[in-house]
Amino acid sequence: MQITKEEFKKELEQKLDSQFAVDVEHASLGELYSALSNVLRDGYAPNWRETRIKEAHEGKKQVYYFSIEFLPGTLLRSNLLNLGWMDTVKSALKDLGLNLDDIAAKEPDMALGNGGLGRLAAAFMDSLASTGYVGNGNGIHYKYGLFKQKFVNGYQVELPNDWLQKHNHWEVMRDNKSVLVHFGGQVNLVQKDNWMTPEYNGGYSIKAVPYDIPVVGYHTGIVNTMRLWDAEIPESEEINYPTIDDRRKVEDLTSILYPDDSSYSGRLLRLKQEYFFVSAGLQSILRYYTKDLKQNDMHNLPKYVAVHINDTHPAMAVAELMRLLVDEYHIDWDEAWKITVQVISYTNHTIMAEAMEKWDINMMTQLLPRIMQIITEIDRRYVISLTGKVAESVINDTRIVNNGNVQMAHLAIIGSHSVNGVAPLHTHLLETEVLKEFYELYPERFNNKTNGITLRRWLQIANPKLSKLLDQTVGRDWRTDSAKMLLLQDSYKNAKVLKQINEIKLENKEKLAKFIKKTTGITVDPTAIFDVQIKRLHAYKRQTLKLLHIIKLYHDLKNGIDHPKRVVIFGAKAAPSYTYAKDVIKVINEVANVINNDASIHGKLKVIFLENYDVTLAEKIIPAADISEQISTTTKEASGTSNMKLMANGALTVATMDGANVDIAKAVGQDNIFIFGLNKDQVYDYYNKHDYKPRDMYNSDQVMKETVDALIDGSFSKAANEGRVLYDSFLQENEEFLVLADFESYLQAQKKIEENWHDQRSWTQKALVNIAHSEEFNADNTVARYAKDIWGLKKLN
Ligand code: 7GP
Repeated sequence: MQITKEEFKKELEQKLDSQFAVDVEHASLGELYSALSNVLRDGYAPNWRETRIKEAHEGKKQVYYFSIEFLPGTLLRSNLLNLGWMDTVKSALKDLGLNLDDIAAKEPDMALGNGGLGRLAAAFMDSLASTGYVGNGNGIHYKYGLFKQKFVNGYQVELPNDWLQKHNHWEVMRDNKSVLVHFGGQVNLVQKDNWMTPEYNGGYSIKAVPYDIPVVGYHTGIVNTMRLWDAEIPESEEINYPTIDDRRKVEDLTSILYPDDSSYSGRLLRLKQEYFFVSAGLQSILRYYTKDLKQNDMHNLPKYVAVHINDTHPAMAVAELMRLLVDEYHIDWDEAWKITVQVISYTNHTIMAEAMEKWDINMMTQLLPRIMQIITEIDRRYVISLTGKVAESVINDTRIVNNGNVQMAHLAIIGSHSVNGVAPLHTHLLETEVLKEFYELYPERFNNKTNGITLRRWLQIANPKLSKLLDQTVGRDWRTDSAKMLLLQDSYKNAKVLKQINEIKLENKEKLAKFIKKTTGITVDPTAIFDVQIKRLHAYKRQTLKLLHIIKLYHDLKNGIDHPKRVVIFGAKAAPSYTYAKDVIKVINEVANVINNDASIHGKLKVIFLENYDVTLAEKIIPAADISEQISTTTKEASGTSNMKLMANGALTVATMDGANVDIAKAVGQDNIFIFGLNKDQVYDYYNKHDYKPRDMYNSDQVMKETVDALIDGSFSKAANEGRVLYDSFLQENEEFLVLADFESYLQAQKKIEENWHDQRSWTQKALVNIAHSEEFNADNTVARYAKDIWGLKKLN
């Protein structure tokens, strides 16, 4: 539905009047946000309804993306953009003396995820709707999103992120679509009507209530649904929960998002959360299949339904689908297994060992007795199917139940027809190292699907000026057909275009500088190099290596060795229980304090650690970046996606040959990226030979020694203890992240960056090449590959 300016103004006035009894002139920004989002709802509601009718009518296969995390950020501007209302609304608001950005800033960031995995899930939702596929999200309606990060005396402090407090204007609660999820008790199998039927004794049910969030496609008229489940007490059981405290215990199930992206302690609540959204999701899928699509043959399920499990958190979908098929629909085990494997597919997002989920058998038996029985049976049959065919050690290494644990990755792989990694190097490592034995058993299941990003958000929303420049140089078509961005290369020698790219970057940097001033009180020079590292704080991502570079620059400046002006900008949350990561934050903050307040270096170096990195903050930082830091220990970063967002905005990448950096390097060519560090073979050599001796390096390299020593010699006295922790970690024999091994090579790369910075024309040309080639990482293309190779989807007519 399109809208004219005048129509929009009228609608907005009406909403303000009916919701708040105010007129435009007297409305607060919060009221304007609420009214504006309601006008938008009216705009897409018909499409949402029609999409559902069309889905049922055409009966095309649908994918359900099961993810314990979704990180959509804010939705006002992306809904405006995707609905095709952006320009009209911006200009109408201007007529009224209002600014869209001010109003949009009132929307809480929907941070129902930790990092890359959650953001990818949200990107896929947008891309499915924007390219014409029916794709549904299935997740948890957390009351509290990822914690709000504050710094107090340089330390990270975590505050609750009460994003729902002001109401989520987009969601619709659909009580009539609720389902019950059962926990606890005991299960006996009894013969009934010729069928082994489970009889449940005890335990309790929780009502799963869906909150549907619309996913508006970009100019497609399609509005898909992201369904997030909330926990309630079933009306029939209210009597068992007489006090508010009793109730809270149940409802706490969906209270908090686990603030950890690659390691966490096995907590019962987490296990409950996993089963809760998996069971609710599958039950609602089968209800739709039988009731709405009126299908009665479960054997046809794979023709209509694909269930994708985003990492192992939803891996219980394998057992739960078996339970539903066998227990509820009375399908023979073998048949049910075939159906399950055809329906389910799995993506792995990390090779970090501590992220490999396993659950204690006793815990699982107590909480989910029937699921544990089913998993045991899947495991038993798996072992039988391989006995005598492969070495016993292979069976032991790959079976689902071993050493008292359920191995979730094994369940996911054995129960899926497709297992994919998220960048070629990552997939290769899965095949040859991490999941080698599985790859030998099921080579046909393994495939790569390189990650992508929502270019629309990172260009059209976050960087409207650069988007306009693209319109002028390559034509507006790039907005729907990102391959057209490659045409920007025709302007490689066009002085006018290069000048415009520079001007836009400078404007974006000025804007960020203002934000930095406002939030930290620190003045930064917008003409300096803006050097950006934004991602979760993790040892393997090596914010520490950046820190060492900062210290080295500082020493140089103190010693009269000149460098171009630089502002280093960090954004990163540390998992609350990850003390090393929190120590890194403290040290960076104290190093920043010393440097930012040292008049003797004349403001040549500034270090800014912005609080509370989230999608909203990313939208401010990314358009203003000159340098994109992608400096993980090679082999450890599965893909990375901030690398893609930053290149799209014309930042030049300094990177190890890790994750998707490899693909970025290939796309832009060696001249347009700064590569350094150990390659994967060198890294594995160290790991296999156990002969990494950082202390020898330190003792034989004066610069390295001075730099590292600064952590313990009193230079940054307010972080003496934490500095010592970092110091010790770097020098530890066989230190896993090989920080010092890459130090020298990183300095060389940074030196090259400085040399290049002096030649602004060639710098901007490199930026131009990066912008052009970012089209390769459009999530629309990624999703198209999933749709074709894994899910077997067809677009809606
Ligand atoms: C991340 C990976 O670290 C990152 O390299 C990748 O780009 C992203 O997934 C999307 O594929 N992994 C996680 O966020 C994560 O939580 C633990 O992994 C399960």
